[in-house]
Amino acid sequence: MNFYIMTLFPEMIEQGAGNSIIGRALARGILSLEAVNIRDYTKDKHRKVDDYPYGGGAGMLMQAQPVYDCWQAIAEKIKEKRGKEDGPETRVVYLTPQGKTFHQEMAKEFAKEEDIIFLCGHYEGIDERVLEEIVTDRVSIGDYVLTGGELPALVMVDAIARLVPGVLSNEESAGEETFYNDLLEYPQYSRPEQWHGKNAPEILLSGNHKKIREWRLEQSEYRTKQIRPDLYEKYALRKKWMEKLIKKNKALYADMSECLNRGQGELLYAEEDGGVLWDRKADVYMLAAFSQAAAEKIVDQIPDRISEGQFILHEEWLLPPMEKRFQITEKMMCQRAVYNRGVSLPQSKELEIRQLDISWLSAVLAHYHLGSKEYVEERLSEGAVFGAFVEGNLAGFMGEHIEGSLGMLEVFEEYRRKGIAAELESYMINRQLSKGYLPYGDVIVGNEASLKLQRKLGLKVSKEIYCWAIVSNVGVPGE
Ligand code: 6GU
Repeated sequence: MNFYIMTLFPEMIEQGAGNSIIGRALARGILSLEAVNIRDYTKDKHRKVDDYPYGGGAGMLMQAQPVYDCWQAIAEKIKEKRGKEDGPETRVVYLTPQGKTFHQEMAKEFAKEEDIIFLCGHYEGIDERVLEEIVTDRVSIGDYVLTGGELPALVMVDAIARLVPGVLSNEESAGEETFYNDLLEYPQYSRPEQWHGKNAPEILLSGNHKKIREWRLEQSEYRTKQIRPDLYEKYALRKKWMEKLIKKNKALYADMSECLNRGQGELLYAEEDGGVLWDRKADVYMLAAFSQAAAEKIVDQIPDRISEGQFILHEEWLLPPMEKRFQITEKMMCQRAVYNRGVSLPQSKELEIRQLDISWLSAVLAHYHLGSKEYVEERLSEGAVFGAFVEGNLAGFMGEHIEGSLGMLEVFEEYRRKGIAAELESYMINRQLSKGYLPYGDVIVGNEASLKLQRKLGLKVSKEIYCWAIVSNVGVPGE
């Protein structure tokens, strides 16, 4: 990822980003960072870049011309680097207390960009006309006023860069985002055991990992409740609701509880009568109405601006109000399979199973027809698809869908009836277990072969039937 920072103080940026983890990633070429001096682009013979604001008022304003020319030079450079492929317009982030407050979700969004330009203001601001022309995002780092945008730009670079693959080592990696991420970290202790007469908590020296996990969670909950009641409230709501779902029907609602567990869900509504969960990663709405009387109200919780999308309707009575509100393009009736046992499944050593990269796109597309090319492409580049190889040849594959279910299982004709599907699924289940997930999948009603496989591997299949509904204004995805 490449950062370009437009500033009047390039040394400040260079010094701020040259060290530690970000410095290491820059040295290794995983990141690049260029601090570009706006002053180098002024056409003023005294190298002046500011002037008095029209209408009066305190301080000086950065003028449009040098800012614009500086941006143009960077944009030109990016275009040249990209060559013919004319990518999307590079985002230009203006650091200003008048922006949206920066947060982790925003960092994740920006981390997907290949290039990003930051514009650091100074003095009392920048002439609005140039901002209108070049800025795509206005961002603040909090409710306080700083003298310039350099420190905020460094804050953002740091938060974004650590999300870029390869910047953190395995050891430094934050690991999978979980349900518990709304909680503050628990306290930590290192040697010596006793310091200033204080002992490190005994439980941490016990070697009992289950007990240690429980203790840490307790500490996190306690701290969060004390220090960040706003976060705690969110956490407690999620936890309570998740427990309720699991108690009601662990299999049927596994998609919802896992979406929360894996930290990709936002509860838009969670009450006694049902709930609506938005999977922000997959952009899927998951609806549960615990009674027929609640169905209409639950559908009403889908935000008004939504005119298309994918929906999982967990009860049949959700269909009539959904059909009243949307023109449903496609319905897929499913049964839920969950692997409740928690223990890894045995694997044969003979079959080679490994992650498929994007070079397998056409091989996968030749056999998988339930998703679009873009979808399969995205799954492959996320590293979510695994292939089984027989004598070096791809014999079949299986993957994890964006919302987290296992699926995309295909074994090629000539390799069938050899137990390859069971091996692939065992592999995927074990992989999910090792991440602390509850493995589950959607079985399309009537798919007897899949049902047989699920039961053979010890998955529980729900008798309840739920509906995947697709509402599309342009047609069915994948067709
Ligand atoms: Cl982005 N700029 C300035 N000058 N002050 C700030 C800020 C940005 N974010 C918080 N305070």
